[in-house]
Amino acid sequence: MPDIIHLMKTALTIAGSDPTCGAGLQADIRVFNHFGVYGISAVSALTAQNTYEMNVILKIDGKFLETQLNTLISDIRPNALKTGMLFSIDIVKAVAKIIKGYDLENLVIDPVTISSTGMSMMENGVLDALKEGLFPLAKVITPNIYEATAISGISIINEKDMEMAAIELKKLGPDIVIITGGHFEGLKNKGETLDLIYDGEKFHRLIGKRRKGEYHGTGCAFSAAITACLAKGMSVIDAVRKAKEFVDIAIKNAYRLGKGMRLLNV
Ligand code: PXL
Repeated sequence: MPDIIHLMKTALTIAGSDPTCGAGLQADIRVFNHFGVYGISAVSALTAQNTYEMNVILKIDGKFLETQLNTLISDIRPNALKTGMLFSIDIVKAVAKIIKGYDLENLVIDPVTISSTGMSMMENGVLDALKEGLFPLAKVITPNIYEATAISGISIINEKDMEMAAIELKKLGPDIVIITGGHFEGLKNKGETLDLIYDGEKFHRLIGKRRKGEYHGTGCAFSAAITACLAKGMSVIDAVRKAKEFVDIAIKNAYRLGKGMRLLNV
């Protein structure tokens, strides 16, 4: 057998553990796998949750995260990486140090602030640490409407607000801002969703189909799909289109395995 391992692209997720595997690092790995990219991971927090409640979040020490990442990346250098739940300032600092230290490229930040079941997923001050320490290193950031509001300070009621928020977020340093509109009320009566992409010059609007029901981990799946596509060498715009298509199908075919939200079929 020829050794083909070197042809395999790799993507790293730095994220929290979700035992349902619908969100967090387990979901990310499933998505990387779907795209034929080898997923590697470093855990940034542990959670006890199911499809309807987040029970407990257990912190991971920043130094230990740094050790996980140093040990891993000194051996396997990822072609792209994403961050999910970064619970504490120490965790954000450790991630920034590693990305700078190894000069890692293709960073996708999903600035996870609250869980789909409503629990805060970051301590006080983490949003500022993210803005200052990590956003300047990002290729793409993928906040939803609530996260974009929390970060930009602009409350998003209509499309113009979404554009203004994207402009503010772009000033924080990422190459590209994508505000995901799954929760956006603006197009609800049309049965559509809007994701807004801003590259500093132009806005791109991605219209999708709104599906009824509650789904767990859509943001994780979307940002993981973008990360996998970047690892494969795609442009951001192509990666985002592909990710959108992928999440839409995963939502359409979602499983109802527990008593709460549906889990994506990736
Ligand atoms: O969907 C955001 C998210 C990210 N990471 C973990 C989660 C969740 C949502 O519940 O549990 C670990």
